[in-house]
Amino acid sequence: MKRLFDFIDGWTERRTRAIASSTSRRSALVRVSRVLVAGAFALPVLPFDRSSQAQAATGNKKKEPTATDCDYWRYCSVDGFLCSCCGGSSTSCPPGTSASKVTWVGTCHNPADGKDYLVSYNDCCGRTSCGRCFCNTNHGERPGYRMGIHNDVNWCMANASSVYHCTVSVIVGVAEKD
Ligand code: ABN
Repeated sequence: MKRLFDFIDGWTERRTRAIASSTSRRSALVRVSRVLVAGAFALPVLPFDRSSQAQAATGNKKKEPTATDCDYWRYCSVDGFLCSCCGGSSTSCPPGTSASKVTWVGTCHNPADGKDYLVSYNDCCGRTSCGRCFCNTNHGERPGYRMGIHNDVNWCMANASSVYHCTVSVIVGVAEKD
């Protein structure tokens, strides 16, 4: 009788193990395939950078720089915060500030007409630093041992308030050809 019970025990154990192992393998396979199927649906809607495709579709046109971008042509030699980001514009100081009496003049190339222009970079004075749109393009600038060609200077020094706020870029002439 004992042998019969041992046999039944052994048989039950073997069947249980077989069912358990095949069931867990199957459920693992089901889980993996669920992930694969879900991934196939989810991946195309993830936020990939498609700007290069969009650019190709629009004939590879580059976005034109605007008055709040450092690479706007007339900012070629700025060292400061753009007044166009500070409540003023590229040529006018924000309310509560006044244009510096002394200034740094750079020469910038306008790609629209192919000419070079003299640009006066006046600082706007009388309020604390704007802190927005800092540009440091410095085309044609040289180190401080030659003040006339150095622009890392607070041009508010000659105003009633020498507190620097931002910088405007005013065209003051056309550069002569060599
Ligand atoms: N011309 C802008 C500026 C102001 C303060 C200090 C350095 C540069």
